[in-house]
Amino acid sequence: MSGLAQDTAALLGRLGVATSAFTGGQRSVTSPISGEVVAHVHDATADDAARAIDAAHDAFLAWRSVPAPRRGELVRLLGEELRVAKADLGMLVTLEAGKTISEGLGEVQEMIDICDYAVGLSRQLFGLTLATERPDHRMMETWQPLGVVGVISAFNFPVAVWSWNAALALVCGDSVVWKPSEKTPLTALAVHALFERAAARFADAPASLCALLIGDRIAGEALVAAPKVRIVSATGSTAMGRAVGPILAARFARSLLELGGNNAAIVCPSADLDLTLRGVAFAAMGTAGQRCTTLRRLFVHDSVYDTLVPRLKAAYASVRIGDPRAADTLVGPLIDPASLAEMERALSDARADGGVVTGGERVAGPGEGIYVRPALVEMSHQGEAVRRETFAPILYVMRYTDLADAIHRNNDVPQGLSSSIFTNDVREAERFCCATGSDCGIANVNIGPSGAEIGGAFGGEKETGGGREAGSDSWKAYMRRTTNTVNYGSTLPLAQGVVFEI
Ligand code: UN1
Repeated sequence: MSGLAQDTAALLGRLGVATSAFTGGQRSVTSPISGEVVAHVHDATADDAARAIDAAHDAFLAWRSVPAPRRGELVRLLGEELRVAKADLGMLVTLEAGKTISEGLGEVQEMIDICDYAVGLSRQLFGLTLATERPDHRMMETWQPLGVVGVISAFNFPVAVWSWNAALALVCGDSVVWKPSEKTPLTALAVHALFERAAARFADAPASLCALLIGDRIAGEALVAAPKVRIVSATGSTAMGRAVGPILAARFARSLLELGGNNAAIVCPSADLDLTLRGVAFAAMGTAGQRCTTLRRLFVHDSVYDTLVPRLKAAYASVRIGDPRAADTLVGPLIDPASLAEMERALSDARADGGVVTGGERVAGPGEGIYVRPALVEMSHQGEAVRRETFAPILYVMRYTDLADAIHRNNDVPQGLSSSIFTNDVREAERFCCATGSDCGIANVNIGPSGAEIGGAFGGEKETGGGREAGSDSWKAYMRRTTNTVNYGSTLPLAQGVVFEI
């Protein structure tokens, strides 16, 4: 067993995962740090998926009757388990997804944050009282548990995405079946074990309240097709969303889609360039460019271009790339060889379209890990390569002179997740955030487009899929709204003055 495999096994053991769950299976799990195989997991079959969904549905039938604040108590216990396990789970995220230590820990912190949020929410699942046109009547809406929630998550946030969905779904009275990325089953096994620990400390948690389906498409397809699954929250590529969305629509199930992003930032003449430099560097190079919210397009005003862009290039040239376990590493590996191929294709297309590329070359790292210097590509215009999302650290930089034109170009891509503006001019900031400004689900001022907190609703428009998870009123997606009209009088007035005397 390699050192990395030993470390992985030790972490999984401490996190409560049985050895049989990550040894002897047919699916090998590779760490992007070195390309080494670190475990072998067992794939769920279509039958396993069907059984898990049936069991989760039975769990839902019991769980929906547990009072919501009591359901919140289970999520509070989950948050406690996550606090205790934060260092180990964060390190497992680093080993399996290649995130830096700080980002691995940050991801677990995001899970803890959403648990805290959901606990508070468990006492606030309130509806409205509405004006009724009829005397001696009351009209109100109540929010009821929905059913089994399917979660399909991606490799880049291998554990946080589950928690944004599951913490809310659980307080809403739903059960959860999770199909993690086939690239990151180990962190999912660990989270599942932590959930089971929390559930064991909670008297009325039904069995199979949270199920886990390790595997490839078969498990995902079963989840999407099963009539008992009332909503599927899917994070991944637009291509995946195009496959999943129509199947859910055909059976009138809900979908919550978090798909591609092609996020831009605009740097205005009045921008604080020191702050901008840091904001752009983190958003574009952080997580090795593998966040949905990664900054991919930068529009710099002509008057500051020649000041900012050389500084940015210097940051790109000096950023510390390498083993994500090293304390000073800022950019870890790409997830796999396919990701490198996509990056190389995008850079070659950009060059063919007149782009001038700085960086983008491979950098030495442990074993067969794929390490690249983030690429900064100066473009005169927004061509096809710029308009598509490449899930790698490539930042396309373009000049602008007129803010309206920059906002137009911000919006002139198929995706609509996140965006930001760097300016000290309140009019420009408000222009960016107003109805004719950025068309994205997230529009920030003086911070980059990535690194959102859980308190806000997270998601985007157009090819990003339109879903919203985490904060604000995202919880409503996991509940069924009932409108109740209650007559406390002794006559039966009909709405709209309709007469029907028998
Ligand atoms: C994703 O990349 O799938 O805003 C989600 C952020 C994180 C979430 C990213 N909180 O960058």
